[in-house]
Amino acid sequence: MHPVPSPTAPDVAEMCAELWRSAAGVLDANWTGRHTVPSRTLYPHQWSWDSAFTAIGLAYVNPARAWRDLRSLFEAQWPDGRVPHIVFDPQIPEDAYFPGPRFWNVPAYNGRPARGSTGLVQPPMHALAAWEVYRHASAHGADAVQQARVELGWLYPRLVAQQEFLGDRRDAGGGGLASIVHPWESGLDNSPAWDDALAAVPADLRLLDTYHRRDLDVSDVTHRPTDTDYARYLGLVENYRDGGYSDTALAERHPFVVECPGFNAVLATAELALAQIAGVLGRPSAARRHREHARGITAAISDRLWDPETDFFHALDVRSGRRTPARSVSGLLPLMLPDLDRARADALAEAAGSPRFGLPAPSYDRTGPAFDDRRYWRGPIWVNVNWLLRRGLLVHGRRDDAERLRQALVRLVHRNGHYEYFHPEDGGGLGSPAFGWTAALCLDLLADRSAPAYARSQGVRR
Ligand code: 2M8
Repeated sequence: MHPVPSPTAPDVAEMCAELWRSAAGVLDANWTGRHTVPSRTLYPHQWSWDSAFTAIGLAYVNPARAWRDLRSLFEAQWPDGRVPHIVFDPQIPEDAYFPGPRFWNVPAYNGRPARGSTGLVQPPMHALAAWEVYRHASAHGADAVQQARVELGWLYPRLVAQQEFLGDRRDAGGGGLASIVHPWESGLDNSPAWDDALAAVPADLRLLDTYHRRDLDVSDVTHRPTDTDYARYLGLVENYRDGGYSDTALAERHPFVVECPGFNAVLATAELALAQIAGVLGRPSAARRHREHARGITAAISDRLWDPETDFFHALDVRSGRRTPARSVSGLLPLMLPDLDRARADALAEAAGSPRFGLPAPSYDRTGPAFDDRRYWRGPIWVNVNWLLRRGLLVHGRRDDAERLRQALVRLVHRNGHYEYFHPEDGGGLGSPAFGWTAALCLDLLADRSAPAYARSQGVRR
């Protein structure tokens, strides 16, 4: 286990109380009055999957704000159902984040000015977040339960539209999975899982003469993506933007079209959360449909992304038809799916505990050729993917491993602070301090040891 020794019992209570206070403090400090930002310095707008993780933590300390965050994001949903990966705050200057609203130049939608958002998406974590906020509402009294039902009713059709956009328009490979059109859509932006597919994308370094990389002003250059990768990222945005953010004939028109196991595992998990939400809203046949969709996505992940030689899930490049050899932490995330067969679930749990990963899991195989212990998503430990992994361990009845992971994450953050990510050997904090989802998920890790309702019980895994 990484990375710190276990404290004695009285220290544990004190440690938990300290961590709780500091986590709630980070969420307060990152609240703008309209939404929560991931980081005051590096990410001054609203990010999509960050808002979902934030809501999961706010469920304990301020559910009204959790709902406000989710509403703020979904108020920016496009008419085609896509939920943008960044919603820009009009009160923040253009040059505070790059690429900013001017670069994205999105069409006007939902009555918003054209500067409203990006045209990319991120993993659809929001149905699960909404379910978690609802599930904890009763701890805050009858009014909170009443509000939670109203919010679920408002969100449900919007969450369904988000799933339909991803399941229909983004099924570029035709095999029942959603494709991502940019590494940023995975949330694991700079992962070695994208290296092969990205190599085919032209890197026009002149773009970086025209634009200023704001991220390098506020973070260590050795932690961030290289200029070559950044030029490719910008080129991909330009191509998608200049095609009107259209998803027609993606595999022919766009140079990066990839099926990511983590993204699709979240997509299927969202269907399971929607089934639970539909149940609360009194729509049993919709609930059944969501469960069927989840089963279908799980089967497609297994058929298309599993490599029997490596016993692992790998991203698939839809254009070349090749799976990447890289083992990213996203390949472990289908463990969240209760319909995953036992052999694959066992193989993933074994990989998670093996020298390639180890818990908390680094973002990429420790023994892999591209492993980098500092650079963004190429090795460091992130709390959000480990939170998802813990959920997967619980879903497959591996309660002891899940509990060890929970304790290790709590100690990691208590010792080092609410950083964006952590060194995979010594646990030192990297990236932005006072980072939103690290704080939010600590609240959940401290408060909730229950398994999802559909989890398999220990010892009776099929
Ligand atoms: C990182 O991504 C943004 C671009 O979206 C960036 O590098 O500027 C990723 O870690 C992503 O997963 C996260 O949502 C975002 C904000 O925390 O930062």
